[in-house]
Amino acid sequence: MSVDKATGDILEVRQGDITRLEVDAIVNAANSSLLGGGGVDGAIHRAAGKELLAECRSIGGCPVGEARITRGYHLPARYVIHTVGPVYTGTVQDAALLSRCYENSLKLAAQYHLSSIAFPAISCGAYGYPIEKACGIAIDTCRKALDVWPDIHKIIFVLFSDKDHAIYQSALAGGIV
Ligand code: AR6
Repeated sequence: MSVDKATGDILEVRQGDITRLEVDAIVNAANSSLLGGGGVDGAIHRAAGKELLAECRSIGGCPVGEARITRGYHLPARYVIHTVGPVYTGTVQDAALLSRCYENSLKLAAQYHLSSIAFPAISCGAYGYPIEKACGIAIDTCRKALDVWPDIHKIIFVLFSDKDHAIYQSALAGGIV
């Protein structure tokens, strides 16, 4: 576990499976259909059960950079916030879209009066975003959002691999952000 000094113990980095976390909401790195897929999206749908897919179907999709909320069903998390990251293109739009995913997810969490939220590394798997770049955007956007949404007391970045976990830990410790 790594803790961010600038924001007390609000920002935290952990390694593991996001579907196991007992938080108010976990964030899903979805696609714009919201109908499931591979990676973390597949893991969340498997763990939440078929009721999640039924609720997602009723939403009718989500544009890149935006977020939608559903219940967590069989997950330990009460809610799932589904956001759609950009496919990495190497252009200037990437960073703005990725930042909007974090912003809009936290905005929804605040609107639902949620205080703890866990994020995976959005866009860093199938969508090809380099983790070193994405990590800086994630941490920076969340730090800024905490000023706007003071009721959010815990943001956990959950990384699947050793390598990604180490990158986030060093960034949070003041390394590259
Ligand atoms: N817990 C935490 N992190 C995980 C888990 C898990 N259980 N499983 C994977 N990761 P990806 P994307 C990490 O591909 O790049 C889906 O098919 C993984 O190691 O899940 O935003 C959607 O339906 C990586 O670092 O999401 C979309 O079509 C990170 O989660 C597309 O993939 C994100 O990888 C979205 O691609």
